[in-house]
Amino acid sequence: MSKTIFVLNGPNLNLLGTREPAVYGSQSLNDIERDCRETAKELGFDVDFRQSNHEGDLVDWIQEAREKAAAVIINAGAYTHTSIALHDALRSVDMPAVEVHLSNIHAREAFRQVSTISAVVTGTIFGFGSHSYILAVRAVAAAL
Ligand code: CA2
Repeated sequence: MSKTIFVLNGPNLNLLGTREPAVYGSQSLNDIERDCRETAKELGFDVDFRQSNHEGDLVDWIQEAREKAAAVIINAGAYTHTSIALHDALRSVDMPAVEVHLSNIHAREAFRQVSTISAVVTGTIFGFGSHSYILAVRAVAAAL
């Protein structure tokens, strides 16, 4: 069985650490990648960590995960609130899949309180800043 956890990040998450620290924290995406890798290693897993600003890349990577990964963790960024393509892709994934968010999306604007993907993932973790990702790594490791 694959021991690789795909950690997929959507639009604008490459800008983490540069603006809006009150909402998203001060860690960069590289910092988050390092922390995910460390936690996964402790638990006997590898991490394949990716970011794209393009919805189709995320769809391709979810499809790739079906062949190559043990689990998927996804912060789909703003596509969380709009994407039926991500909903359909995640629906066909037969492995633990966790939706993560840095911020508490339910304490924010109405448009952020809707997720097109929550119904087709194993579970969702939000509101713990970069620690949401660590909790997600632990959650998929426990599920596996
Ligand atoms: O809280 C989250 O993790 C989000 O998925 C982050 C997305 C946002 O669209 C979702 O509603 C909630 C966006 C991240 C944008 O991050 C930036 C960070 C610094 C500067 C600009 C954007």
